[in-house]
Amino acid sequence: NLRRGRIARIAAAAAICLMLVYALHKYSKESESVSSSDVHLVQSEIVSAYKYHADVYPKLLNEDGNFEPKPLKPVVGNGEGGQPYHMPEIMANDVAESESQYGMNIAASDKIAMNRTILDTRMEECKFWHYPENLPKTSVIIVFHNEGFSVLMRTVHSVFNRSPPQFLHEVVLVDDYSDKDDLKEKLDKYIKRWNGKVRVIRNEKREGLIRTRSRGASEATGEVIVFLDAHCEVNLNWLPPLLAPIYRDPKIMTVPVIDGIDHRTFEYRPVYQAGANYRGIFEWGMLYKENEVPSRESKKHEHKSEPYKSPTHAGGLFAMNRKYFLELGAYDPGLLVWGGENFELSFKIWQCGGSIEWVPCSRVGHVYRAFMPYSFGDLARNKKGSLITINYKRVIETWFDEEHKQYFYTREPMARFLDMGDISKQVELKNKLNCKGFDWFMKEVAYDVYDKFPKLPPNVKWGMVKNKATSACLDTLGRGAPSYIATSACHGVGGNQIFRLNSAGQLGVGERCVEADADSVKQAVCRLGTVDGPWSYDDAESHIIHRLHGHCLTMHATTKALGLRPCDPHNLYQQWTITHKKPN
Ligand code: LR7
Ligand code: MN
Repeated sequence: NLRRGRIARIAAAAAICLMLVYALHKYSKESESVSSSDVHLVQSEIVSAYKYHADVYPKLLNEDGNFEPKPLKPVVGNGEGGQPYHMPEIMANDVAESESQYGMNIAASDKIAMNRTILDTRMEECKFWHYPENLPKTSVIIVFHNEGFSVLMRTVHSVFNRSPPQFLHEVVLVDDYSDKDDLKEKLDKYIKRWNGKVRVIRNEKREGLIRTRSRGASEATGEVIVFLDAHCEVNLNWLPPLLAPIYRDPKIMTVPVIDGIDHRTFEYRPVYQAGANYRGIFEWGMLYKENEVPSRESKKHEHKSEPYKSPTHAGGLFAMNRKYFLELGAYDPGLLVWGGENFELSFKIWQCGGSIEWVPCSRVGHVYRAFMPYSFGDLARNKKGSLITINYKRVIETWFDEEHKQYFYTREPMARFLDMGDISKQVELKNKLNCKGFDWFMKEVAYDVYDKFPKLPPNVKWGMVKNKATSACLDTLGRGAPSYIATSACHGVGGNQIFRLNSAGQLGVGERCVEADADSVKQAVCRLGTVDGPWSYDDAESHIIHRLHGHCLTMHATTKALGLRPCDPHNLYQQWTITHKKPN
């Protein structure tokens, strides 16, 4: 739910944001860096280039794990133990100000110790794993744009407090052109306490998180890179379990299980209870989803605490061999600011011979914000439509096959009109690395997507649903589901007024389904695993008919409320057109 809400809000924010086209960016920094054009990799080169340790596996022994920290004495104080901290009422103004500026309660964070203790959310079993002693050294890369100082610094403190020092090569902070004063000299001064192990590099202009991460990777010097968002707290012994699979096979990306940190109280709590294993998938509009690990995967593992394969990941938090990341071309430099980069990297890894593992024993807390506090700024100027959808289009046009592309365009029909820029470099890379097709990926890796989001029947109609009597259009008004559907002036921009009727009778809006009875018309979560529905369109009468009693979608003449009524060929309030126009 957190994630669904997040995506909906981001999509809404993106709809009003525009962007700027960018020159393709190259990794020309150090001799070690590679640009996507000089990449050529075959399995045997990878193996020798990165040392392959197939013989060394972690072991689950009946004694404390070799990197398991000694239990800490309970500490008393605000937010200690991951408990919620409630600000005194007298601070209400500061709280409101923080929430509106940062999307989180920085005033509360300021009152919580940088080194606070949190809740151990791991499975009990995790405390008994023994990992190889010579795991690779790690650069932790944290990109940030106008984050709250105390939250950013607590992220760094948690890394130092909970990582074995011998594996922590450095922490690289990459400032994506923040303009807040406390992120300048105050920050430079603060990080001196870590004696050069933490450094900050700054973008000359706003690049967005995707390019900023690629920059961090090319400037880092550790063997492995770990990305974290700037509002995280890593949990006990989080690092060795992330490094062990990469040590065994450098073409594995590892992903910690993400816990939640409340944006108001900084309460640390699991999103998933220990032992409940989920993995990353997607629906056809490319909204990120999580699904219980299917038995085809879970039966391969003896223990629930073992890493398991996942088709994709949420985006922010993962570990990877640095050279491997760069040889895959880092992120597609044509992706803008935010969104879709998680899929791009995931498809690239899987289809080009690597894999992704989620690691139940590695837990990292992340602050889920109420809304996105920053704008996409200049990066979004002059772009018609949604920047995030443009990113998705680049990714699916590069990595999907023809069949699966159709499902994306069925679910997100406006995307056909969006200008995604040049993807020839990406396609070239895919050919050069001899990557497998998307049908292989769906069959062998992401097979559980179909259980939740079956292949989509084509749309028979899509666009604005306009009432003939009033000339108003159906509109979700950007509300979350479930909620009543309203009507408003037709705007032609798309977004909340784009509805789709498919050949199996499902009337959808975004990822939601339209449901109705006599007195209400709502958008609701579609029944997972289904793509059919009760609706049909009668071209002769311009009626939208519900199977229930064969009644018609009707707008009440006086109250303007929507509902189902017996069909009447003379009632203009029951006549609808469903059309779209091409954006200019
Ligand atoms: O222009 C920007 N420049 C930046 O440097 C915008 C953001 N950033 C920084 C920002 O300060 C933060 O540290 O980039 C990082 C991620 O941005 P968020 O925190 O606004 O992103 P998010 O947590 O809302 O969204 C998720 O999806 C993103 C885009 O696809 C990124 O991949 C985020 O890292 C990702 N977050 C997670 O995966 C954490 C779990 C949440 C979920 C699901
Ligand atoms: Mn985040």
